[in-house]
Amino acid sequence: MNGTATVSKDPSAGDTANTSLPSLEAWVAEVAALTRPDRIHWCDGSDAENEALLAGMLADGTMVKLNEQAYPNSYLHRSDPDDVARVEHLTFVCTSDRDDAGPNNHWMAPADGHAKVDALFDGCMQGRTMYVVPYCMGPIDSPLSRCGVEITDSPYVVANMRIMTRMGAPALARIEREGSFVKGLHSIGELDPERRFIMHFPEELTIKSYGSGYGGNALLGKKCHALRIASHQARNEGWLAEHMLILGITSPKGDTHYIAAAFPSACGKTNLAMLIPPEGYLKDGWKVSTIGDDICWMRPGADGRLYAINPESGFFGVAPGTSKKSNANALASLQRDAIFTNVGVTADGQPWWEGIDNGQVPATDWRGEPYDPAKRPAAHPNSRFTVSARACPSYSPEAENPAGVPISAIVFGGRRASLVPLVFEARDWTHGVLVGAAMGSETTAAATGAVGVMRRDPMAMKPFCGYNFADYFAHWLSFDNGRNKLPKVFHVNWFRKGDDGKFLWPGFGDNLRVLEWMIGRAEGTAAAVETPIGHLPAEGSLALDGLELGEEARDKLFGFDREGWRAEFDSIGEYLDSYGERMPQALKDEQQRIASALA
Ligand code: TSX
Ligand code: MN
Repeated sequence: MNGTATVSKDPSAGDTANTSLPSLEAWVAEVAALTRPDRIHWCDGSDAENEALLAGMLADGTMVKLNEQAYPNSYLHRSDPDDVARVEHLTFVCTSDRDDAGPNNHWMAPADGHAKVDALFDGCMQGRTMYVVPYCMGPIDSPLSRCGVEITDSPYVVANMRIMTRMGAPALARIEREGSFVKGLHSIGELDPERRFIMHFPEELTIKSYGSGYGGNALLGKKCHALRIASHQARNEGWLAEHMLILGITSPKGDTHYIAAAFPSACGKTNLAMLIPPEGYLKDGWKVSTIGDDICWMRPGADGRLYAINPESGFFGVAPGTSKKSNANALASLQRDAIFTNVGVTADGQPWWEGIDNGQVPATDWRGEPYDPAKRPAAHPNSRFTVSARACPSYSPEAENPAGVPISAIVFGGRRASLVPLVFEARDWTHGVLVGAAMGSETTAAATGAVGVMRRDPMAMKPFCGYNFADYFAHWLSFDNGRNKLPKVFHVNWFRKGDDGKFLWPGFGDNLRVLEWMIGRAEGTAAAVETPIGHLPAEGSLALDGLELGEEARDKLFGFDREGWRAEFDSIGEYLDSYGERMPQALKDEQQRIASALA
């Protein structure tokens, strides 16, 4: 990297200083002494730096240039075939007290965790360049934002961090001003699944990740920092770090409501964040804007409402299934300046994946071999695009507002073929926390075990909460303090099926009908009927004009099955009990109240 606008230092000369912050300088020196890189490169985030990195990756095959005419300035990366997803069984939360990590995390004592990975980091960067990547999660001038520094030996990680975070000189300036930052150490190591660990030390605001170059294992700003470490920080500081999209809805009246929504994987979170209204709604003047598609940090403002920022600045989205039909905004976002990981390629060098539905055909699969549908899909099911949020046609300028956006509704959702109606509203905040704690999806892919089995994934945080879920629910409950003006809480299910096994709700753009009802509830204009599980839309209160829903669809989407819910609440009770004594009594009482009402 010598000769670029940025500075490289020769660690053998003991010359690692490139910051006015002694704690950062000392940590970089300490890491260099452990990992022994040939070169240290402090990233400034400049175009020149990015171009030099890309040139290097093209030269060594880390990146492949895609068709410049069809996809200007876009690149394909093929990961190691054994390194294609986050690895939950190798992800640890290292707290001094085991119970602080909770049954929802794998735990190791901090000293053991450090010893385990430091042995792997010992000398691992010999012959390589160590990149020091200062980044800011959230708008650079927002009091809600938090900074970190990732040290990595992967230029692919640097290129992705540049899109996914505010990376470089402005972030370093803020870190030097504030004096504190999350420390993230990453090496791809040997990419050996047997020598792979994603370690979190929340009490030290430290992450150590070894042996993977993929996604959330390696782009440490995302799941490791913005969710696991930040959730711990948020609990101490009185805010929430959540696995939620944020979208804005502007009604024909002209006012905008913001909604934050949590879904388990494979529910179409990115599609919802970039929703395109149905024709009739567009004509009437409705508008949907995107603030974020994955992570939401929120805290009460002076007026007691929750204000949210998207800590990220890009989308690391699942490619398969992304089409003009399912998500035209995402497809438009990735027409240029994109990084693709593990997708297929057409004969003329265009990215391709299952469900892209653009009339083209793949020539090469994600492993770089000739495409053979009998062998494997062209794109890996977890293949990704990385693009700047600013490239999205629905991206809202409010995403850059340092004050954040006020949240009118929090939505929890899941994939439930039976029982759960299209939408219901929690009676109050405590009930809403229970709805979030009990949410989950029925499994879809046969590869993950039995299909149709209910897996609880509280607030979609099961793999991402950096502390004990029982304490997390208590933290959520604490926001109802008599001063805050909290948003309404809803549960949705786009995936209810009829007796014929077909989806009953059209989903996608038509989900705006459900969001419109939520806004009506927040404004006090939409009617509802009370049931033990919460408020259901009153007949005629949720707009269904232009849809052809049969009697079975209406019954199942808007009805309430007392028998079925009685069994569900028994199961929810058992789930809460599995967290033992630490589970807040208020949540157990809420479950009991509803179970009694169902009896
Ligand atoms: O993303 C989805 N959303 C949210 C969109 C804003 N998907 C895709 C899920 C996989 C990631 C959906 N799939 C949604 C949905 O609302 N609903 C469904 C189920 C469904 C699938 C196909 C149809 C309808 C519903 N097709 C027709 O009705 C023609
Ligand atoms: Mn996610």
